[in-house]
Amino acid sequence: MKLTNFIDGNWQEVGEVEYTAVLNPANGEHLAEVRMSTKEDVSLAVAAAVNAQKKWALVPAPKRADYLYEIGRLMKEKKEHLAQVLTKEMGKVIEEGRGEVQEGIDMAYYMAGEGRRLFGETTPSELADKFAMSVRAPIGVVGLITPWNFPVAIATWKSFPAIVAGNTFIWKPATETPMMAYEMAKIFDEAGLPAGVANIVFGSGSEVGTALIEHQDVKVISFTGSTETGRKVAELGGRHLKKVSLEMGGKNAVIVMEDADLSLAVEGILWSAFGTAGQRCTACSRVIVHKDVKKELEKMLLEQMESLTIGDGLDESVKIGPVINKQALEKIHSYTKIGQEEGANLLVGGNILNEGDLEKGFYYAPTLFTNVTPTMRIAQEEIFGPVVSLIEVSSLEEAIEVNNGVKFGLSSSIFSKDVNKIFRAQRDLDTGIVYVNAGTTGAEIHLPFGGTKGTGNGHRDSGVAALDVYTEWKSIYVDFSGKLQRAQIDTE
Ligand code: UN1
Repeated sequence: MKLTNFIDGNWQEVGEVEYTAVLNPANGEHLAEVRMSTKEDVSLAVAAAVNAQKKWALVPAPKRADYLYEIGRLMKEKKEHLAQVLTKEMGKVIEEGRGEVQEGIDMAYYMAGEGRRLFGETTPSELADKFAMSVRAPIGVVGLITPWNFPVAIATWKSFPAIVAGNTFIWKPATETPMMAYEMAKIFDEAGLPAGVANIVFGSGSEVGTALIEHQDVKVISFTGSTETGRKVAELGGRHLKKVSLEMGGKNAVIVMEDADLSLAVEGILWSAFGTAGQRCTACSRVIVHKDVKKELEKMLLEQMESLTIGDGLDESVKIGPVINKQALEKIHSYTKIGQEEGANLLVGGNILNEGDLEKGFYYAPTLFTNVTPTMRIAQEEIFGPVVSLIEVSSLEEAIEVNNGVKFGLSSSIFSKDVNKIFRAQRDLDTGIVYVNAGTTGAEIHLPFGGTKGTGNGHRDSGVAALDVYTEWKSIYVDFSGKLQRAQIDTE
C-alpha cells in the first residue's frame, strides 16, 4: 500500500516522488510505503487550507464542533481497528494502543464541548455608554508536526482545538508512523469535514517541516518531538515571526519517600518507566529514593522486573513491546555503556534482546541502574527507552533539588503519606505536571499538558490552554453614547 497526501479532501496522485518503507518494529514486517513529499506538495496543501479557512471561520463554532462529535463517534466505532494499526506501526502493546485511541476520542468530545463555550470576556469600559469585550478569533492556517510515539493522540491534542476555533490545518506526521494519519484522513472524510480543513502531508522534517515553517501563509507551528529539533523549529519559526508551540523532552522522576506505600510505588514506577518501552516524554527515567527504603525498593523492583513479558505488542499477554527502530535501539544501548563507564551499578537488563521470536524486532531489556549520582549523563539526558536510574537522597529537600537539577521539566511524582511533604512537593517540583501517589505518565486530555525549562516554550497542549495556541485575542469596543469619547482623556 502506498500512502499519499490528503489535500483539499482528495488523495494526491502517487506521481514520481520517493516513497519510504513503513516497518513493524516488532518483527520487521513491511507494512506500507509513505510519500516523501516535496515543497510543492506543501504549497498545494497550504493553498487548499487558506481557501477553506475563509469559509470555515464563518461556520458557527457549535456547528464546527458537530464535526468533532462525529469524528469522535467514528473513532469510537473503529477503536479496535485503529488500535491494531497503531500497535503494528509503532510497537506499543495493544492495551496501550487502545488507550491512546481513547485519548483521541476524549479529545474530540472535550473540544467539541468547547464549540459551545470558546469563552471570551466582557470588561467594563472606563467611559460611559461604551461596551468592551474580548473574543477568541481564529488565526488562520496552522502547521502541526507530530512524533511517532503517540501517532494519534498528540495529533488530536493539536488539530481538534485548531479546528473548533476556526482554523484549518496541515499535519505532518512522523515518517515512522504515517498509517494512523492515513486512518484519520479517512475519518475526517467520512465525518464530512469540508475539503481543505484537514490536510495531511507525509514526509521528512527537513523538507516538509521546513517548508511549513517557512511558508508565509502558515501562521502557527505546533511541534512535539526532541529538544534538538524543537530548537531548530523555534529558530526558524522566530525568523519568520511565527507563533511556535513546542512540546519536547523530559527526564521525569518518581520520588519515593521513607513513608511511602512501597508496593504502590513499585507499580507506579514499572508502569511509567517501562510502559511504551519507556518511549514517552512523560516516562519515568529516574527514581529518587529516600535512603531508609532504598534497599527494600531495589529488591522489590528487581523481583517485579523479572516478571515483565517482552514481545510483539499484538499479543495480549505481552507487557513491553519493541522500541521504534534500530537507531533507537543503538542509542539506548549506548546509554547503558555510558552508565557503566560513569561507575553506576547495572543491576538488571542492559542488553539488546534478539533471540527466538524477538530476532527480527527491536527489543531492549528493562534496565535498572543503582548508585547513580545526579550529575551522571544517564541521570541528566533523555534516553527514551526502558532505562531507569536510581538515586539515593536523605531528605525531601534533597529529593526536590535532584528532581529539579535537570534541564527538562515535564512530569514528576512523589509517593508519600505525609500531607506536608506532598503539598511542599507539588509547590516546589519544577515541572508542568506533578503526580501524587501515581507514576509520571497518564496525563488526561482536559488538563493542560506541557512543561518548564527545556521541555517547552511556555505553551500547552490539551485542556482549555490549548485554545491559547490556536486563537488570537481580539478586543472590541462599542461606543453607544453617540458622541466622540476619548479614553484616558475624557475619563478624568
Ligand atoms: C508523550 O509521551 O509525548 O501522559 C505524551 C501520558 C500520555 C501522553 C504522553 N497521556 O503519558
